[in-house]
Amino acid sequence: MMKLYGALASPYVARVALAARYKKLDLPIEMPAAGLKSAEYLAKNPFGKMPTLEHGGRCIIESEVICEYLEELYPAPSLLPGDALARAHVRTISRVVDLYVGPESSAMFRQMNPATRDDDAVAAATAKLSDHVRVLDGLMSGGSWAAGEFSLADCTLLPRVILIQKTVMPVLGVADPAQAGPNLAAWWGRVNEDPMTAAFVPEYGAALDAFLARLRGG
Ligand SMILES: N[C@@H](CCC(=O)N[C@@H](CS)C(=O)NCC(=O)O)C(=O)O
Repeated sequence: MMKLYGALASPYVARVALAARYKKLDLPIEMPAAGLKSAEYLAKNPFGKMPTLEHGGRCIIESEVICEYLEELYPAPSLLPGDALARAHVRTISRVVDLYVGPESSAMFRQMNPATRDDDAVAAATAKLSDHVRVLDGLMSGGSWAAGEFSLADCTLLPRVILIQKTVMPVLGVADPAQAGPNLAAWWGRVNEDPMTAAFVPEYGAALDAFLARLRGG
């Protein structure tokens, strides 16, 4: 029996949820009962972050590692191509999202509150985010999914794009990442045509809306 600790509103949890859905795995998602920083959960994930995958009494942390673990355990349908170079391409897109696009969008997320906003920090993060998204577009395959067939790269990219669209884009006026270049635009078209990803977009959006409403409610 596998269980994923976290909440779907987290792009890291959503990435694993999407990978599991593609593989038609039954993967229940639940918040740790005593909270992310409880001793009980810290024993599972010493960073107190989500997600954590619990499987057979063992815990695996870090969304990318969890996705790769699921891929190894359940290789069909595959989220990684057979060719080593193509696999490197998928992992490159995922890492660019995790290490460049994600941190800048998180930096901007911390500037959402007008009462504590630092306009210089917003300007710097906006410029960096737009540079990183342009680089990402150039790295994408142009075959409408991020790196060839639907892959772990799409699982990483999709929640991040929706998160930007629903948070810092309307509040801080950053450009829509899904329209930042021809490859991203083609990808976004594919996302909204494919039945699984098209269904995921409003589902993840609703999870984010609920999270944002809770934040506003204090
Ligand atoms: N590198 C981690 C990032 C996980 C992460 O930052 N999760 C956030 C939610 S989006 C979290 O749990 N934050 C709670 C906290 O830091 O207290 C991964 O890929 O799993």
